[in-house]
Amino acid sequence: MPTNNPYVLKFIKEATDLLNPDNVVWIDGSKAQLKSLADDAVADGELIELNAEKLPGCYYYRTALNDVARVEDRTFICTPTKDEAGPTNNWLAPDEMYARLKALYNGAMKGRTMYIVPFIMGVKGSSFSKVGIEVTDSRYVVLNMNIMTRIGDQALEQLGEESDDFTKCWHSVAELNADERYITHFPQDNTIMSINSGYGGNVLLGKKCLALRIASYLGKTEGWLAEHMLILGLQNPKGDIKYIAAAFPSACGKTNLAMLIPPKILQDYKVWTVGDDIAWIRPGSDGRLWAVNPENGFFGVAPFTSTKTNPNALESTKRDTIFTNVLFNPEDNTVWWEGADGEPPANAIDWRGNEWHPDSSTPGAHPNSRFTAPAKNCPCISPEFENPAGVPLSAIVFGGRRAKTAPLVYEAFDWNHGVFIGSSMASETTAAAAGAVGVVRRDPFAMLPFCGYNMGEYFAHWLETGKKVANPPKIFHVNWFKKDDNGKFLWPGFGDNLRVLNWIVSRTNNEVEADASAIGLLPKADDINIDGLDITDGQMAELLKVDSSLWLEDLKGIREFMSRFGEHLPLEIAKQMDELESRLNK
Ligand code: GTP
Ligand code: SPV
Ligand code: MN
Repeated sequence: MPTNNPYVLKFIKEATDLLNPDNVVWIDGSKAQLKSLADDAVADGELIELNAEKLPGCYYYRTALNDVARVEDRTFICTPTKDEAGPTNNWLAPDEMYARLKALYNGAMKGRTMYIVPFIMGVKGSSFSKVGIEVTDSRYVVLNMNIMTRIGDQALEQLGEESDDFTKCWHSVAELNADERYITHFPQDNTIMSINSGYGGNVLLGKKCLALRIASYLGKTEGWLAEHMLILGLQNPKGDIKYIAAAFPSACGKTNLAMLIPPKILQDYKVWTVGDDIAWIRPGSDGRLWAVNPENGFFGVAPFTSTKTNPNALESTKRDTIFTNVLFNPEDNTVWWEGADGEPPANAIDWRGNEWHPDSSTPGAHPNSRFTAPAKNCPCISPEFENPAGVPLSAIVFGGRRAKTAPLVYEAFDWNHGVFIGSSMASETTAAAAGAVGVVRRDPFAMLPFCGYNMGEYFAHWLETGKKVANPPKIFHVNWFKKDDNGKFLWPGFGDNLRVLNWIVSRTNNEVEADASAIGLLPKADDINIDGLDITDGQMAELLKVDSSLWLEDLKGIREFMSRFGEHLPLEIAKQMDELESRLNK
């Protein structure tokens, strides 16, 4: 037993009694232990070890066919009352859900080994950090948690022998039965229970389950924010660095923006990656907001990651990486995906495990196939990545996939207007969650699937946070995905997004003026540098256009969405809707 902490031992006894595993293994986090675990998984055919020269320390994994993305309809927030979970979460009374889950967990690990994975979200010793302990019967989970978090004895040391301040994380792949799959959260009990999945966000419980759903609840009670945001440092040619956090829904460009490489014409700028998916944000004593990335790796979308789109992400995957549901090339034990560098392999095995050839009619890699790569592999990882105090934010950016309504970029009039912009975000759905792709839905703060309490109260918490800081970051909204009438993207995106980030930073420095519009402050035509881009003035005008009739239509959707919160909707949000409407009608 590596700890005498009575709360930990009680949790482990409870888990062992219910799950009834044949063996129990504490994960200490040592290289030797993890290597032997990976070797066992390879011997059992659970993992494939990849080419030791081209991809040293890398493994290939395929999930069950029915288990390839987060399952929002099977995800629950089990607060004492339904009202506390709010209208955007699935809810069941805690007693009822515990009873249901305990029946499913009963004996689920018979004949298997239970691994105990203590982990820290954040760096050891930081006041931002939180400890979790995950029990799991999946070696894939253990190996991924080792990349995504800081696991083993260091987490037990951080917790100490007397504290009960840790999240109890239950996971079993059980029978991988999709009909009995549950991703459940009990915020008041600091407990997560996941069963019948072996995929990413459903089972790496430090990530969306702890670092967003449980942490957002903790943030509300403790006075901080847990957000679905990347964090980057933008360095100008003089060497000054400004930090920006940005919330985009799943598969809408966070990893890409966080690792941006400047276009040739702006080569004297540099982007440093602090995080690509999650930010924990606290008011600092200096009146600014400070942010850390609680993760230790990237669980990134593989398709269309290439030397052209995101060389830094690609470089991060060259060693010690686990690839999930991509295409496997048995000829040289490497992997490939749609949009990767080079030609597709002639004779390969697709994510389903079937033979695949370049003329096959189905994709070789699942659209939500992913890599799990250590943050320290990233060539542009920020020197502040492990700073326990985090980085000070100059700007917060919201964004999503909107073919029409939203312009390339605009700025909020003030903090409260910015909170309204975040609360009324919308985006087309992607393959990151099971269900239809390309349907526009409201996704406030990119947190719709990740908020662990009533989202109306969450909006209120954001409004309150603004009052607590004397120098809050400025708030912006971007849209890289605006399309012309032929359905083509108007904006080149990727590295060229730096041109928009530069405008954002120049606004936070009060270096340029902006034009007031009904929806917010727009850039003046010449203040976004488009030198070297194949964009006409007409296209730029289209990118920055605000079409009042489209916005009035959108506002109807916003009102309908907000009405679901009833008395939990802050008055300020209602006021913002009225003000937007009257500005649009002017
Ligand atoms: P999650 O890990 O699911 O939270 O996703 P993410 O927000 O990190 O998205 P990611 O950066 O992995 O990008 C998802 C998809 O969007 C990829 O297919 C990218 O190629 C595409 N993408 C990213 N940035 C841009 C952009 O600026 N323009 C266009 N057109 N596509 C982009
Ligand atoms: C997302 O869907 O936003 C992800 C991947 O980052 S997962 O970990 O599966 O949630
Ligand atoms: Mn994400």
